[in-house]
Amino acid sequence: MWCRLKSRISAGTIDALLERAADLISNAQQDNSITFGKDFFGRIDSQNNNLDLLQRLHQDFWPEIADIVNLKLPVVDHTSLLIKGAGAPGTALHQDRAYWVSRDPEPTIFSVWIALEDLTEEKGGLILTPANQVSVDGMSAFNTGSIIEHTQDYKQAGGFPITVPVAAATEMKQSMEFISLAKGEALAFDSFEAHTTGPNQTTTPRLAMKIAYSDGTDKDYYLMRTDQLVSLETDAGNRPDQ
Ligand SMILES: O=C(O)CCC(=O)C(=O)O
Ligand SMILES: [Fe+2]
Repeated sequence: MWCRLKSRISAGTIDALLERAADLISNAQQDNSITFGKDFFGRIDSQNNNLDLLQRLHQDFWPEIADIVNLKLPVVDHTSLLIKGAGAPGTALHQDRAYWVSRDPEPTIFSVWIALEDLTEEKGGLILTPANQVSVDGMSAFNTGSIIEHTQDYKQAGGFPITVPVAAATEMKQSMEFISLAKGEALAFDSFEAHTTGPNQTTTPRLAMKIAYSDGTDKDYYLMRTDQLVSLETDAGNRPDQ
């Protein structure tokens, strides 16, 4: 299941993020795949961890969904920048659950997928099943779906090599549609929601990202607890982009 979030990130936050990610974005320009920026949030050092930005993004969305998803120990499981190079191919159809079976034995991860620019179909925006859309309240039943068969396919990988086999994917895509998102808009989808993206047919990188939340109980590899993120003292006041 998936839903559109009503909250929207301010242009100021997004522009600050794009400025800090400028080198990654410019290196991704010619990349034929997706740049994930796995270290961008929280992983480098205390001066360059961009956690002030993650805090701002999180605070924009979390109040709308916290009580509905009602995780026991809410954590940011991981984050990804999803910068798709100009001309890069689409991402093959998959459920994220296929990647996370050992990471998240009891399925608790869900993703907030954020447009960092206006995402058109030509840009390689997200393609989902309209019939699976719910209201934000409906997300309380998240992660109750079932897994479909996936295979490893490094040929049509586009950075996501575990995919629904081509014949089944072709059939499923008949009832899927491109979902338009404006800069700063986001949607949430659970780990059973099958999704795909088209190629980036434009001359500039596609700018999107995701924050994956989960229940951190009995885990030790997540990025950080949401209560720690909220109470984090960042040096945001000294940043030139504030
Ligand atoms: O960005 C894409 O093309 C696909 C992203 C995706 O599959 C994901 O965020 O789980
Ligand atoms: Fe995915």
